[in-house]
Amino acid sequence: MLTIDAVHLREINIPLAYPFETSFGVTSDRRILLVEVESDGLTAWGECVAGEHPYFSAETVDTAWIVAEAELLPRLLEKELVGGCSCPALFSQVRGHHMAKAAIENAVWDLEAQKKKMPLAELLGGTRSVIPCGVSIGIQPSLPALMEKIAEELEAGYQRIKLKCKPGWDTRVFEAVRKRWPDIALSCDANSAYRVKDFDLIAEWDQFGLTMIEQPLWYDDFYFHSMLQKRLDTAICLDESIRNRRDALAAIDMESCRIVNIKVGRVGGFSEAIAVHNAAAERGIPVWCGGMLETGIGRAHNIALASLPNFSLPGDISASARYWIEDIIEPEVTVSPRGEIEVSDGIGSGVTVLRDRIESLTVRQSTVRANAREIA
Ligand code: OSB
Ligand code: MG
Repeated sequence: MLTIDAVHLREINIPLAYPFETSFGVTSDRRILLVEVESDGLTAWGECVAGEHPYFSAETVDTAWIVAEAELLPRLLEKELVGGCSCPALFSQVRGHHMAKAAIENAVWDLEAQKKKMPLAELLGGTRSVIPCGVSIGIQPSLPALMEKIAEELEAGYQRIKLKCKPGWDTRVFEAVRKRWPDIALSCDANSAYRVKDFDLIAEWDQFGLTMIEQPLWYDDFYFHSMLQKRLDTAICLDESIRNRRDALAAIDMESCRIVNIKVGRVGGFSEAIAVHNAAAERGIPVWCGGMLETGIGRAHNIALASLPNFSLPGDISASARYWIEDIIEPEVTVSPRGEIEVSDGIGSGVTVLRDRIESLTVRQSTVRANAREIA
């Protein structure tokens, strides 16, 4: 059994090494909520992937902070836990707020792995010792700038290139990239930038042999994606639309997608991420691990998750140096010339959190202690 003594919430501010542009906006500086759980002399960290603005999902750093502090942490601190798997039931009265829940649940899984003196990947059910890696390349100021970025990432060994796209940064871009690199694994991610009037345009992309088209339509849609998928040879992959296992089953069974992106924050934590993974595996649908511009803490958790067997496609998990001048963990995440990241066989997530560096980036913090349980 685990008893949590205290949880520290912190917000750090950290600039990205390179600005990242999607169809919903540009991110240059990140505000990130970190969670640190303390139990019996051990500490474990979780990272909340909510953005600065409610543009990818309804959550933000500020909503996650409030919900964690006022709702989730009191529930967590009230009870003894079996482990990370205890969290969904504790949090179930709170609707939504998946990213806030995941940050806490994932820290508890990390703690459980430490307590059991085993690698987090193994505790989650991971079977891979290395994971295949791809990169997500933001919308660039110009086509030559994009071509240069792709050349660099291929040179570094990445196994798949994903291009962020939006109306006006799509067909012409795919055409130019395919002309120069006819055979690379290439995909695109629209983050919901297209509508039914664009179906003809999207159908033209079949000629580019993309591995998938990610979330072309509304962030909360299955039906119109299913209409679109019928018209395409290319697989649709859903990201934003998949909030849990039931969504994955609905999307797969109504043929809204043929591939599923799993982001542990989006589905509310490792328990649900594993459930989505298993549901897709049972139906023969491959999954891959998405990214949310994480620091090393979230990145290490993504790597552990992506070691599960049905993560058969390269994920958006790439080297720390693509995001940060200096990461907040050691060793930083690096990618081999074959485009793979090694899954740590150390205890817990296998990385050391750089507390001094985090301290220097911290702009606010708050501690919630287990008073209620001690009195009871
Ligand atoms: O849709 O996958 C997405 C970043 C922020 C918000 C949404 C997305 C992304 C990425 C980045 O594609 C992937 C990464 O972390 O490299
Ligand atoms: Mg996406």
